[in-house]
Amino acid sequence: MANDKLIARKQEWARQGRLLTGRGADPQTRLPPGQRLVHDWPVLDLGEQPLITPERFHLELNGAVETPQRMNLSEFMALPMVESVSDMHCVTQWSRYDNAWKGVAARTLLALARPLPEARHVVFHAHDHYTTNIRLDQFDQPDVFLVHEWGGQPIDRRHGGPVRVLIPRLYLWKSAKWVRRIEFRADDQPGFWETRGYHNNADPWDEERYS
Ligand SMILES: Nc1nc2c(c(=O)[nH]1)N[C@H]1C(S)=C(S)[C@@H](COP(=O)(O)O)O[C@H]1N2
Ligand SMILES: [Mo]
Repeated sequence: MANDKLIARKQEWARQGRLLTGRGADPQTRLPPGQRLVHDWPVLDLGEQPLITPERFHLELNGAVETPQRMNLSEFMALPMVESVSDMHCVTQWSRYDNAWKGVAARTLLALARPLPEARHVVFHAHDHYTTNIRLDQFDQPDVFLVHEWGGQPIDRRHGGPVRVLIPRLYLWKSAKWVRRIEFRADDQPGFWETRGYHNNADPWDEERYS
């Protein structure tokens, strides 16, 4: 189940401020400070990779919304699909350029669920009990998607398939794999890594690695 050694090591990194360069960077710079480029796609999670069959898949949008949603995989796949290319930046230092994604835009989901005026925060809940939080304004961006294809292929189980979150301008721990519920909230609720020393905002260009 949970990879306790990995969790302990990453908490230790947060305590030590490991990998911090202290260099700020212009968001126009493609490689954020302290990152290095990789060409493969590493797998990182808590050690449990749930098997989400098409039958088991469902997605809920609820909390502070006007019209809560619950959809199965065919309902999700029937939503408007868009393609996008973006970079990924993981806090463990790797970045990968030019990932071709296909999925449903966050803004399409927002138009369906219609967050109430008091909604300011979003929590992603995943099938492995992982959670992570962002602000609603970070979710409400044109490059944020719930993706189901990478490089023209279905996203595999290790990377969070059939459907995962993708928020390319934040460190990748904000992009929940195996997402099952998107909760809209008036108040913030720090997630798994955010309560273990990792930054609440997670902007790679400001090196917001640790809190
Ligand atoms: N459900 C879930 N999502 C998760 C995680 C996790 O443990 N469980 N790990 C996060 C972290 S720390 C990273 S770096 C990325 C890694 O995604 P990848 O394995 O596809 O590279 O997933 C994020 N999303
Ligand atoms: Mo990570």
